Amino acid sequence: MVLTDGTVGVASVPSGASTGIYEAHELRDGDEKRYRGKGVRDAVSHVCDIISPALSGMYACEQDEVDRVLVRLDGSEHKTKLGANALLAVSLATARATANWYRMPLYRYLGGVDAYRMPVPMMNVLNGGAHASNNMEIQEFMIVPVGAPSFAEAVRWGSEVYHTLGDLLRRDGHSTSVGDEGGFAPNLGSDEEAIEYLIRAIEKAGYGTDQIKISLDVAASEWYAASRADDVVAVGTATSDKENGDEYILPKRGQHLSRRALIDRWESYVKKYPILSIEDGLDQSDFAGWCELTERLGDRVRLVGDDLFVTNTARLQSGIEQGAANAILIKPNQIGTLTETLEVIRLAKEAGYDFILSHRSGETEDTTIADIAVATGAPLIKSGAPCRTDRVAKYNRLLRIEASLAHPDFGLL
Ligand code: 2PG
Ligand code: MG
Repeated sequence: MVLTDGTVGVASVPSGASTGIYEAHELRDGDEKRYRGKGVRDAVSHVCDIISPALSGMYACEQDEVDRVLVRLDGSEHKTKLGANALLAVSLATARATANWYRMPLYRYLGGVDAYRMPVPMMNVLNGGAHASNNMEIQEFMIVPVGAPSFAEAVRWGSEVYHTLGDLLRRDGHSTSVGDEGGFAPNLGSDEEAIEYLIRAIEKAGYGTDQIKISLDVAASEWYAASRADDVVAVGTATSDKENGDEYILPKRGQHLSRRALIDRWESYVKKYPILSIEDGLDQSDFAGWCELTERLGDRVRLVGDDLFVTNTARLQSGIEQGAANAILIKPNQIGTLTETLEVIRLAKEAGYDFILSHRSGETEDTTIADIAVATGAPLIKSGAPCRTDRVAKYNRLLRIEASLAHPDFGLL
Protein backbone atom coordinates (compact mmCIF):
# COMPACT_ATOMS: atom_id res chain seq x y z
CA MET A 1 0.00 0.00 0.00
CA VAL A 2 1.50 3.31 -1.10
CA LEU A 3 -0.04 6.60 0.09
CA THR A 4 0.05 9.76 -2.01
CA ASP A 5 3.07 11.14 -0.14
CA GLY A 6 5.01 7.93 -0.75
CA THR A 7 4.44 6.37 2.70
CA VAL A 8 4.41 2.59 2.38
CA GLY A 9 2.71 -0.23 4.30
CA VAL A 10 3.53 -3.90 3.73
CA ALA A 11 1.70 -6.96 5.06
CA SER A 12 1.54 -10.66 4.36
CA VAL A 13 -1.01 -13.34 5.14
CA PRO A 14 -0.51 -16.81 6.64
CA SER A 15 -2.14 -20.14 5.89
CA GLY A 16 -3.37 -23.03 8.05
CA ALA A 17 -2.93 -26.79 7.77
CA SER A 18 -5.96 -27.55 9.94
CA THR A 19 -8.42 -25.03 8.56
CA GLY A 20 -12.02 -24.90 9.73
CA ILE A 21 -14.78 -25.44 7.19
CA TYR A 22 -16.43 -22.11 8.11
CA GLU A 23 -13.32 -19.99 7.50
CA ALA A 24 -13.14 -17.27 4.87
CA HIS A 25 -11.77 -18.64 1.62
CA GLU A 26 -8.05 -18.73 0.90
CA LEU A 27 -7.74 -18.40 -2.85
CA ARG A 28 -5.15 -20.61 -4.56
CA ASP A 29 -4.77 -20.99 -8.30
CA GLY A 30 -5.19 -24.76 -8.37
CA ASP A 31 -2.81 -24.97 -11.34
CA GLU A 32 -0.97 -28.19 -10.53
CA LYS A 33 1.94 -27.14 -12.75
CA ARG A 34 2.79 -24.19 -10.49
CA TYR A 35 3.58 -24.60 -6.79
CA ARG A 36 1.59 -27.87 -6.84
CA GLY A 37 -1.63 -25.89 -7.22
CA LYS A 38 -0.84 -23.51 -4.36
CA GLY A 39 0.12 -20.49 -6.46
CA VAL A 40 -1.63 -17.18 -5.76
CA ARG A 41 -1.52 -15.44 -9.15
CA ASP A 42 -5.29 -15.03 -9.14
CA ALA A 43 -5.30 -13.44 -5.67
CA VAL A 44 -2.48 -11.10 -6.68
CA SER A 45 -4.26 -10.11 -9.87
CA HIS A 46 -7.37 -9.34 -7.79
CA VAL A 47 -5.27 -6.98 -5.67
CA CYS A 48 -3.74 -5.27 -8.71
CA ASP A 49 -6.66 -5.21 -11.13
CA ILE A 50 -9.78 -4.99 -8.95
CA ILE A 51 -8.91 -3.80 -5.43
CA SER A 52 -6.26 -1.23 -6.28
CA PRO A 53 -8.40 0.87 -8.67
CA ALA A 54 -11.34 0.71 -6.24
CA LEU A 55 -9.29 1.99 -3.27
CA SER A 56 -7.31 4.56 -5.17
CA GLY A 57 -8.19 8.05 -3.87
CA MET A 58 -9.69 6.85 -0.58
CA TYR A 59 -8.41 7.92 2.83
CA ALA A 60 -6.21 5.16 4.25
CA CYS A 61 -6.98 6.34 7.78
CA GLU A 62 -10.63 5.35 7.26
CA GLN A 63 -9.87 1.69 7.92
CA ASP A 64 -13.48 0.65 8.40
CA GLU A 65 -14.48 2.27 5.11
CA VAL A 66 -11.56 0.64 3.26
CA ASP A 67 -12.56 -2.73 4.72
CA ARG A 68 -16.20 -2.17 3.86
CA VAL A 69 -15.21 -1.54 0.25
CA LEU A 70 -13.11 -4.72 0.27
CA VAL A 71 -16.01 -6.79 1.59
CA ARG A 72 -18.39 -5.21 -0.91
CA LEU A 73 -16.04 -5.75 -3.83
CA ASP A 74 -15.91 -9.43 -2.99
CA GLY A 75 -19.62 -9.69 -2.32
CA SER A 76 -19.66 -13.38 -1.32
CA GLU A 77 -20.34 -14.82 2.13
CA HIS A 78 -16.98 -16.51 2.55
CA LYS A 79 -14.85 -14.17 0.41
CA THR A 80 -14.56 -16.77 -2.29
CA LYS A 81 -14.54 -14.31 -5.18
CA LEU A 82 -11.44 -12.23 -4.51
CA GLY A 83 -10.01 -14.45 -1.76
CA ALA A 84 -9.61 -13.62 1.93
CA ASN A 85 -5.84 -13.77 1.41
CA ALA A 86 -6.06 -10.94 -1.14
CA LEU A 87 -8.41 -8.88 1.03
CA LEU A 88 -6.52 -9.29 4.31
CA ALA A 89 -3.14 -8.41 2.82
CA VAL A 90 -4.60 -5.12 1.57
CA SER A 91 -6.51 -4.48 4.79
CA LEU A 92 -3.42 -4.95 6.98
CA ALA A 93 -1.15 -3.03 4.60
CA THR A 94 -3.62 -0.13 4.81
CA ALA A 95 -3.31 -0.06 8.61
CA ARG A 96 0.47 -0.32 8.43
CA ALA A 97 0.76 2.49 5.89
CA THR A 98 -1.47 4.71 8.01
CA ALA A 99 0.48 3.97 11.21
CA ASN A 100 3.66 4.82 9.31
CA TRP A 101 2.11 8.05 8.07
CA TYR A 102 1.26 9.03 11.65
CA ARG A 103 4.78 7.90 12.65
CA MET A 104 3.27 5.60 15.23
CA PRO A 105 3.91 1.97 16.03
CA LEU A 106 1.04 -0.16 14.73
CA TYR A 107 -0.18 -1.19 18.21
CA ARG A 108 -0.38 2.49 19.25
CA TYR A 109 -2.26 3.51 16.11
CA LEU A 110 -4.75 0.65 16.55
CA GLY A 111 -5.03 0.76 20.35
CA GLY A 112 -4.55 4.43 21.21
CA VAL A 113 -3.54 5.50 24.69
CA ASP A 114 -5.19 2.40 26.11
CA ALA A 115 -2.63 -0.03 24.68
CA TYR A 116 -0.30 -1.08 27.49
CA ARG A 117 -1.18 -4.73 28.30
CA MET A 118 1.19 -7.45 27.13
CA PRO A 119 -0.30 -10.86 26.28
CA VAL A 120 0.89 -14.05 27.97
CA PRO A 121 2.55 -16.30 25.34
CA MET A 122 1.22 -19.80 24.76
CA MET A 123 4.20 -21.70 23.40
CA ASN A 124 3.47 -24.83 21.43
CA VAL A 125 6.47 -26.93 22.43
CA LEU A 126 5.23 -30.33 21.28
CA ASN A 127 3.49 -30.68 17.92
CA GLY A 128 1.13 -33.41 16.76
CA GLY A 129 -2.03 -33.83 14.69
CA ALA A 130 -1.95 -32.22 11.26
CA HIS A 131 1.18 -30.25 12.23
CA ALA A 132 3.59 -33.17 12.45
CA SER A 133 4.09 -36.59 10.94
CA ASN A 134 4.45 -38.28 14.33
CA ASN A 135 1.89 -40.39 16.21
CA MET A 136 0.47 -37.67 18.51
CA GLU A 137 -3.28 -37.14 18.06
CA ILE A 138 -3.58 -33.81 19.89
CA GLN A 139 -2.30 -31.02 17.64
CA GLU A 140 -0.67 -28.68 20.16
CA PHE A 141 0.83 -29.08 23.61
CA MET A 142 1.58 -25.59 24.92
CA ILE A 143 3.31 -24.14 27.95
CA VAL A 144 1.92 -20.87 29.32
CA PRO A 145 4.12 -18.91 31.78
CA VAL A 146 1.21 -17.29 33.64
CA GLY A 147 3.36 -16.57 36.72
CA ALA A 148 6.11 -14.63 34.95
CA PRO A 149 6.50 -10.99 36.02
CA SER A 150 6.82 -9.64 32.46
CA PHE A 151 6.55 -10.69 28.84
CA ALA A 152 10.34 -10.79 28.55
CA GLU A 153 10.59 -13.11 31.54
CA ALA A 154 7.78 -15.27 30.14
CA VAL A 155 9.81 -15.71 26.95
CA ARG A 156 12.89 -16.65 28.97
CA TRP A 157 10.93 -19.16 31.09
CA GLY A 158 9.34 -20.67 28.00
CA SER A 159 12.63 -20.95 26.17
CA GLU A 160 14.30 -22.66 29.14
CA VAL A 161 11.48 -25.17 29.44
CA TYR A 162 11.50 -25.78 25.69
CA HIS A 163 15.20 -26.64 25.65
CA THR A 164 14.89 -28.71 28.83
CA LEU A 165 12.13 -30.66 27.09
CA GLY A 166 14.53 -31.23 24.20
CA ASP A 167 17.11 -32.63 26.62
CA LEU A 168 14.58 -34.98 28.20
CA LEU A 169 13.37 -36.28 24.85
CA ARG A 170 16.91 -36.76 23.56
CA ARG A 171 17.94 -38.54 26.72
CA ASP A 172 15.08 -41.01 26.25
CA GLY A 173 16.06 -41.66 22.66
CA HIS A 174 13.19 -39.68 21.08
CA SER A 175 13.42 -37.49 18.01
CA THR A 176 13.94 -33.77 18.58
CA SER A 177 13.13 -32.70 15.03
CA VAL A 178 10.36 -30.13 15.00
CA GLY A 179 6.85 -29.77 13.57
CA ASP A 180 5.12 -26.91 11.75
CA GLU A 181 5.07 -24.59 14.76
CA GLY A 182 8.59 -25.29 16.03
CA GLY A 183 7.61 -27.73 18.79
CA PHE A 184 9.28 -31.12 19.03
CA ALA A 185 7.47 -33.88 17.18
CA PRO A 186 8.43 -37.22 18.76
CA ASN A 187 6.55 -40.50 18.62
CA LEU A 188 5.35 -41.21 22.15
CA GLY A 189 3.25 -43.92 23.81
CA SER A 190 0.23 -41.66 24.22
CA ASP A 191 -0.92 -38.05 24.28
CA GLU A 192 -0.89 -38.17 28.07
CA GLU A 193 2.79 -39.07 27.99
CA ALA A 194 3.37 -35.80 26.12
CA ILE A 195 1.66 -33.84 28.90
CA GLU A 196 3.80 -35.67 31.44
CA TYR A 197 6.94 -34.74 29.50
CA LEU A 198 5.88 -31.09 29.61
CA ILE A 199 5.36 -31.22 33.36
CA ARG A 200 8.76 -32.86 33.85
CA ALA A 201 10.40 -30.20 31.68
CA ILE A 202 8.70 -27.38 33.60
CA GLU A 203 9.91 -28.80 36.92
CA LYS A 204 13.40 -29.72 35.74
CA ALA A 205 13.84 -26.16 34.43
CA GLY A 206 13.16 -24.97 37.96
CA TYR A 207 9.55 -23.80 37.72
CA GLY A 208 6.30 -24.92 39.33
CA THR A 209 3.11 -25.88 37.56
CA ASP A 210 1.43 -22.95 39.29
CA GLN A 211 3.87 -20.69 37.40
CA ILE A 212 3.73 -22.39 34.03
CA LYS A 213 0.47 -24.01 32.97
CA ILE A 214 -0.38 -26.31 30.10
CA SER A 215 -2.78 -25.61 27.25
CA LEU A 216 -3.94 -28.03 24.58
CA ASP A 217 -5.26 -27.51 21.09
CA VAL A 218 -6.99 -30.78 20.31
CA ALA A 219 -8.13 -29.64 16.84
CA ALA A 220 -10.91 -32.23 17.14
CA SER A 221 -12.53 -31.11 13.89
CA GLU A 222 -9.76 -33.09 12.23
CA TRP A 223 -10.84 -36.17 14.22
CA TYR A 224 -14.46 -35.74 13.34
CA ALA A 225 -13.57 -35.13 9.70
CA ALA A 226 -11.71 -38.43 9.80
CA SER A 227 -14.94 -40.19 10.67
CA ARG A 228 -17.03 -38.84 7.76
CA ALA A 229 -17.36 -36.12 5.16
CA ASP A 230 -18.26 -32.86 6.86
CA ASP A 231 -21.78 -31.54 6.60
CA VAL A 232 -21.94 -27.80 6.91
CA VAL A 233 -24.48 -26.90 9.58
CA ALA A 234 -26.14 -23.51 9.49
CA VAL A 235 -25.00 -20.94 12.02
CA GLY A 236 -27.25 -20.92 15.05
CA THR A 237 -28.52 -24.47 14.93
CA ALA A 238 -28.84 -25.73 18.46
CA THR A 239 -28.49 -29.35 17.57
CA SER A 240 -25.97 -30.59 15.10
CA ASP A 241 -25.29 -33.33 12.66
CA LYS A 242 -23.80 -35.18 15.63
CA GLU A 243 -27.34 -36.25 16.61
CA ASN A 244 -27.08 -38.86 13.89
CA GLY A 245 -23.72 -40.12 14.99
CA ASP A 246 -21.24 -38.64 17.40
CA GLU A 247 -18.24 -40.72 16.57
CA TYR A 248 -14.74 -39.30 16.41
CA ILE A 249 -11.86 -41.26 14.92
CA LEU A 250 -8.36 -40.41 16.12
CA PRO A 251 -6.68 -40.63 12.71
CA LYS A 252 -3.21 -41.77 13.72
CA ARG A 253 -4.03 -44.58 16.13
CA GLY A 254 -7.43 -45.36 14.69
CA GLN A 255 -9.16 -45.17 18.08
CA HIS A 256 -12.95 -44.53 18.00
CA LEU A 257 -14.46 -42.26 20.66
CA SER A 258 -17.93 -40.89 21.21
CA ARG A 259 -18.53 -37.22 22.02
CA ARG A 260 -19.32 -38.21 25.60
CA ALA A 261 -16.09 -40.19 25.89
CA LEU A 262 -14.14 -37.19 24.62
CA ILE A 263 -15.71 -34.85 27.16
CA ASP A 264 -14.94 -37.41 29.89
CA ARG A 265 -11.35 -37.52 28.68
CA TRP A 266 -10.97 -33.72 28.84
CA GLU A 267 -12.51 -33.72 32.30
CA SER A 268 -10.02 -36.32 33.49
CA TYR A 269 -7.13 -34.28 32.06
CA VAL A 270 -8.37 -31.16 33.85
CA LYS A 271 -8.53 -33.11 37.12
CA LYS A 272 -5.07 -34.61 36.69
CA TYR A 273 -2.96 -31.91 35.07
CA PRO A 274 -2.37 -28.14 35.42
CA ILE A 275 -4.49 -27.30 32.37
CA LEU A 276 -5.21 -23.65 31.60
CA SER A 277 -7.20 -24.13 28.41
CA ILE A 278 -8.48 -26.66 25.90
CA GLU A 279 -9.00 -25.46 22.34
CA ASP A 280 -11.31 -27.22 19.88
CA GLY A 281 -11.99 -30.14 22.21
CA LEU A 282 -14.94 -31.01 19.98
CA ASP A 283 -15.89 -30.63 16.32
CA GLN A 284 -16.57 -27.26 14.66
CA SER A 285 -20.24 -28.09 14.00
CA ASP A 286 -21.02 -29.72 17.33
CA PHE A 287 -22.61 -26.74 19.13
CA ALA A 288 -24.68 -29.07 21.32
CA GLY A 289 -21.56 -30.96 22.40
CA TRP A 290 -19.76 -27.68 23.06
CA CYS A 291 -22.59 -26.56 25.35
CA GLU A 292 -22.27 -29.79 27.32
CA LEU A 293 -18.49 -29.43 27.49
CA THR A 294 -18.84 -25.83 28.69
CA GLU A 295 -21.39 -26.85 31.29
CA ARG A 296 -19.03 -29.52 32.62
CA LEU A 297 -15.66 -27.69 32.51
CA GLY A 298 -16.36 -24.01 31.82
CA ASP A 299 -15.82 -22.91 35.43
CA ARG A 300 -12.41 -24.60 35.63
CA VAL A 301 -10.63 -23.95 32.31
CA ARG A 302 -10.78 -21.78 29.25
CA LEU A 303 -12.58 -23.62 26.47
CA VAL A 304 -11.37 -21.99 23.30
CA GLY A 305 -13.34 -22.00 20.05
CA ASP A 306 -11.08 -21.88 17.01
CA ASP A 307 -12.67 -23.87 14.16
CA LEU A 308 -15.92 -23.45 16.10
CA PHE A 309 -16.00 -19.64 15.79
CA VAL A 310 -13.49 -18.92 12.97
CA THR A 311 -13.16 -15.27 14.10
CA ASN A 312 -16.71 -14.70 12.87
CA THR A 313 -19.13 -12.48 14.82
CA ALA A 314 -22.22 -14.43 13.75
CA ARG A 315 -20.75 -17.72 14.92
CA LEU A 316 -19.46 -16.18 18.16
CA GLN A 317 -22.84 -14.55 18.80
CA SER A 318 -24.50 -17.91 18.34
CA GLY A 319 -22.01 -19.51 20.75
CA ILE A 320 -22.62 -16.81 23.36
CA GLU A 321 -26.39 -17.30 23.13
CA GLN A 322 -26.14 -21.06 23.45
CA GLY A 323 -23.40 -21.14 26.10
CA ALA A 324 -20.79 -22.80 23.90
CA ALA A 325 -17.14 -22.23 24.93
CA ASN A 326 -15.91 -19.33 27.06
CA ALA A 327 -12.99 -18.10 24.94
CA ILE A 328 -12.23 -17.50 21.27
CA LEU A 329 -9.14 -17.81 19.12
CA ILE A 330 -8.56 -14.79 16.88
CA LYS A 331 -6.98 -15.36 13.47
CA PRO A 332 -7.40 -12.40 11.11
CA ASN A 333 -7.17 -14.59 8.00
CA GLN A 334 -10.16 -16.67 9.14
CA ILE A 335 -12.37 -13.64 8.50
CA GLY A 336 -10.41 -11.55 5.99
CA THR A 337 -10.28 -7.91 7.14
CA LEU A 338 -8.88 -6.00 10.11
CA THR A 339 -12.18 -4.27 10.88
CA GLU A 340 -14.06 -7.56 11.12
CA THR A 341 -11.28 -8.94 13.34
CA LEU A 342 -11.63 -5.98 15.70
CA GLU A 343 -15.42 -6.37 15.67
CA VAL A 344 -15.29 -9.96 16.86
CA ILE A 345 -12.81 -8.99 19.60
CA ARG A 346 -15.22 -6.29 20.74
CA LEU A 347 -18.03 -8.83 20.93
CA ALA A 348 -15.86 -11.27 22.90
CA LYS A 349 -14.99 -8.54 25.39
CA GLU A 350 -18.63 -7.58 25.83
CA ALA A 351 -19.59 -11.21 26.47
CA GLY A 352 -16.72 -11.82 28.89
CA TYR A 353 -15.08 -14.37 26.58
CA ASP A 354 -11.28 -14.39 26.75
CA PHE A 355 -9.69 -13.91 23.35
CA ILE A 356 -6.36 -15.24 22.11
CA LEU A 357 -4.51 -13.78 19.14
CA SER A 358 -3.09 -16.59 17.04
CA HIS A 359 -0.66 -17.34 14.25
CA ARG A 360 -1.31 -20.08 11.65
CA SER A 361 0.68 -23.26 11.15
CA GLY A 362 1.88 -21.82 7.84
CA GLU A 363 3.30 -18.45 8.85
CA THR A 364 5.27 -15.59 7.35
CA GLU A 365 7.58 -13.02 8.90
CA ASP A 366 4.61 -10.67 9.36
CA THR A 367 4.14 -9.63 13.01
CA THR A 368 0.78 -7.87 12.85
CA ILE A 369 -0.86 -10.26 15.35
CA ALA A 370 1.62 -9.07 18.01
CA ASP A 371 0.54 -5.46 17.52
CA ILE A 372 -3.15 -6.37 17.43
CA ALA A 373 -2.71 -8.27 20.71
CA VAL A 374 -1.29 -5.23 22.50
CA ALA A 375 -3.69 -2.83 20.80
CA THR A 376 -6.70 -4.81 22.04
CA GLY A 377 -5.32 -5.85 25.44
CA ALA A 378 -5.44 -9.54 24.54
CA PRO A 379 -4.72 -11.71 27.59
CA LEU A 380 -2.98 -14.42 25.55
CA ILE A 381 -1.16 -14.98 22.24
CA LYS A 382 -0.30 -18.20 20.43
CA SER A 383 2.80 -18.03 18.24
CA GLY A 384 4.33 -21.48 18.46
CA ALA A 385 7.52 -22.62 20.12
CA PRO A 386 10.44 -20.28 20.81
CA CYS A 387 11.98 -21.78 17.65
CA ARG A 388 11.76 -21.06 13.89
CA THR A 389 12.03 -17.45 12.83
CA ASP A 390 8.41 -17.15 11.66
CA ARG A 391 7.31 -17.98 15.26
CA VAL A 392 10.04 -16.05 17.08
CA ALA A 393 9.41 -12.92 14.96
CA LYS A 394 6.13 -12.35 16.83
CA TYR A 395 7.75 -12.86 20.24
CA ASN A 396 10.60 -10.53 19.26
CA ARG A 397 8.11 -7.89 18.18
CA LEU A 398 6.39 -8.19 21.57
CA LEU A 399 9.72 -7.89 23.39
CA ARG A 400 10.34 -4.62 21.57
CA ILE A 401 6.83 -3.35 22.29
CA GLU A 402 7.20 -4.17 26.00
CA ALA A 403 10.57 -2.43 26.11
CA SER A 404 9.04 0.69 24.56
CA LEU A 405 6.11 0.94 27.00
CA ALA A 406 6.57 3.13 30.09
CA HIS A 407 4.34 0.96 32.29
CA PRO A 408 3.54 -2.35 30.63
CA ASP A 409 1.00 -4.58 32.33
CA PHE A 410 1.42 -8.33 32.24
CA GLY A 411 -0.37 -11.35 33.60
CA LEU A 412 -3.78 -12.93 33.33
CA LEU A 413 -6.55 -11.01 35.07
C1 2PG B 1 -4.74 -23.75 15.20
C2 2PG B 1 -3.72 -23.20 14.22
C3 2PG B 1 -2.59 -22.44 14.79
P1 2PG B 1 -3.71 -24.02 11.76
O1 2PG B 1 -5.39 -24.76 14.93
O2 2PG B 1 -4.99 -23.14 16.21
O3 2PG B 1 -1.92 -23.08 15.83
O4 2PG B 1 -3.31 -24.19 13.31
O5 2PG B 1 -3.11 -22.75 11.29
O6 2PG B 1 -3.14 -25.25 11.09
O7 2PG B 1 -5.20 -23.99 11.70
MG1 MG C 1 -6.68 -24.44 16.74
